Amino acid sequence: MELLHDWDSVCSFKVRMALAEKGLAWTSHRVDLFAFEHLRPEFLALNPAGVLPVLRHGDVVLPESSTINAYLDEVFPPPSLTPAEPVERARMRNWVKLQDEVLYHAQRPASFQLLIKRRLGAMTPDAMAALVAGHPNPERARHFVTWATGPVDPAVVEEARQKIDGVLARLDGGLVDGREWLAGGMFSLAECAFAPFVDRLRRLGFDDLWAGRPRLAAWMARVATRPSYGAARAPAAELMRRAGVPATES
Ligand SMILES: N[C@@H](CCC(=O)N[C@@H](CS)C(=O)NCC(=O)O)C(=O)O
Repeated sequence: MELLHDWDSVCSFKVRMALAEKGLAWTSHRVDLFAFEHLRPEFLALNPAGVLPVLRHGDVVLPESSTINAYLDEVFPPPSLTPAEPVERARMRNWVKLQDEVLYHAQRPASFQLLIKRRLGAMTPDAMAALVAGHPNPERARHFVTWATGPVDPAVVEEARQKIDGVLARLDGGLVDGREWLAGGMFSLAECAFAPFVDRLRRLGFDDLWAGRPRLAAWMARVATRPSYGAARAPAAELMRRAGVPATES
């Protein structure tokens, strides 16, 4: 099994988390996002959307992190990451949907402003536009031009924080009745989906968003102490860093 991924990519982390939870062996095929390798024809032939990750399993070539995780859980033996109870399964799927459809997009501008810009910000908008001209998704191409170049825009960061806060309020509200995990009684694909954001939101310096939510903070700590989290997280040398954050603290 081969995973085409990049290290400091939340969507890639999500799949590495499921692989680690299930104890599956995999081969790493790094596609360097900062070198725009995801826009090369050989990668676009595998995923015309031009985004990571992609799983290769025999003849199967599968994009989309949530679909990949569901596939891994269905194809490979226990431990299962999907609850047996229909209600818990449904809940798990709705959490994964929230991560995919809302949280991923909410954090994107903040990641661009505070992390990605540190790596690409020296580029002029024109140079960037030329680099991403072949992006299959014009909106994403625009994000590279407007969010990854120039000075940090505090208004963009603040808008992202507000949206992230809304998702965190929902997560906190889901951890009621002493529930340890989002679906109910067991760690599931819902935690795999959110684990990368435990890491990312900490590194964005948004800790105040869960400081007043002890239930949520405790759940985040439970997720972050899983051995799978340590295995799935990018090695320190591959982490994007915010200004002023020493290498040892990311
Ligand atoms: N819904 C997709 C989103 C994939 C995605 O956006 N991947 C990011 C990395 S986390 C990417 O490849 N970005 C490159 C780009 O936007 O050009 C999934 O969950 O797999």
